[in-house]
Amino acid sequence: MKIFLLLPAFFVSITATFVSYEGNKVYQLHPKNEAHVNFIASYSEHAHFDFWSQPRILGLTTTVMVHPESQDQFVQALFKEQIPFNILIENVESVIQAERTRHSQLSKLDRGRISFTEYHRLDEIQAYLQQLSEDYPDIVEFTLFQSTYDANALSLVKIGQRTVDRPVIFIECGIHAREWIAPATCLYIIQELVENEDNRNMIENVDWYIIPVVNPDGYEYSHTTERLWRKTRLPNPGSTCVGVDGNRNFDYHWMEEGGASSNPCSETYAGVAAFDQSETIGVRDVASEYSAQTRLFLSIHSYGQYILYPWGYTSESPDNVDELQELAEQIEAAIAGVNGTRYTIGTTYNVLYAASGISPDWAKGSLGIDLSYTIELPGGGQYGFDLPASRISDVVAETFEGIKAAHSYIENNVSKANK
Ligand SMILES: *[C@@H]1O[C@H](CO)[C@@H](O)[C@H](O)[C@H]1NC(C)=O
Ligand SMILES: CC(=O)N[C@H]1CO[C@H](CO)[C@@H](O)[C@@H]1O
Ligand SMILES: [Zn+2]
Repeated sequence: MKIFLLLPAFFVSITATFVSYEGNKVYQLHPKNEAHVNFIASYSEHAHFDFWSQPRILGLTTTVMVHPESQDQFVQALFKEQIPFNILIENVESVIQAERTRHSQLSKLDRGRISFTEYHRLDEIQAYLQQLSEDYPDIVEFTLFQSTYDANALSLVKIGQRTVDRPVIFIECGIHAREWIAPATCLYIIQELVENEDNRNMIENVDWYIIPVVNPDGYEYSHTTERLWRKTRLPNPGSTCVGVDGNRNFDYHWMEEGGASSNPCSETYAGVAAFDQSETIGVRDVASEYSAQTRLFLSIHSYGQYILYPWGYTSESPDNVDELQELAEQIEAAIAGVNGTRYTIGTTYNVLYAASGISPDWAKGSLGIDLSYTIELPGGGQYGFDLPASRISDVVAETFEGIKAAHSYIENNVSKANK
């Protein structure tokens, strides 16, 4: 058809360069004992294995995408080790293509608007935030404050009265590019705080500082080229592998053994030095500037339904473990109250795995923000890495109930903020 010849060249080349996941299968594993967990963990750094959810607690399932060349060997090993499993996704590429097709058929929203029935591109997100700050100048401030390798920028949204003496809730979403539900959740929180009059009480006594897309380069790249991209997009000197795991790049027990990788090709590559990526520098600068006021630090990820608190680098519990646990339980109960979605609560190290240089460890350990958490949102189940777009609105809405519970807790402890 002639019309296709009229498409601009960049459109053709972008669509033609999607990385394919043809033949990749996703397995759900049900380890029954410590030996099973350790056996599964032995694949962690293998290039053909991409772990989507890897709890160490028995009774929870592990989800891993496996390259076609390693599937036979892997399945044989699972039988030999007697680790029960099932196939969650027969062919990852079909799932991704189905979502891509559905997305391409959607009608475009007006500029400056967003919805929760699709995942938005960076320019749509930033146009919405810009519009919001123009529509609600008294309560919203929007800035682009940190440029990145691919010439994108980090957005900072400040909501509330934005004065120096108020407690702050700090939220960062999307440091891992492929976890699209994370930026969607930050956007929903922003929309509810600003556009929903019923939530005015939530900004009366507390300010909200939110970075909705911490890894804009990776986020765009996961839309245009490689759906399951996780890291930043800065080339690594001396390596053909690109990018750093932003959530191993924070300067608190950075690059400690077992909790991050020094291999530039690993998905958990920590970088050459702590804070050597624009993205983590951005989070560091904002979080540090307001650390004295910040009562709660949230890092939003997917997936697995976990509410995790420090530490990631050690199995030891933090000094205020009781309070961390109590607030996590309040958040969990509020989310579960909507539609029964249950989260597992505990320290990152004890629920998942050793992870060093992660942002909540740094927020607590270096900045002294005592209530610091990772929230791993629900995942795609049989649909793929992230939720299908049709499930976004349910998940962001139930998660917001957890955010309300967190807000109540912080507000009721407001006297503690008088520093
Ligand atoms: C509630 O959970 C059920 C079962 O998991 C699901 O099918 C339904 O879509 C959910 N509804 C909402 C509003 O989240
Ligand atoms: C009302 C409320 O949530 N208060 C909490 C304030 O913080 C202390 C710990 O320092 C909690 O024990 C309270 O429950
Ligand atoms: Zn993540």
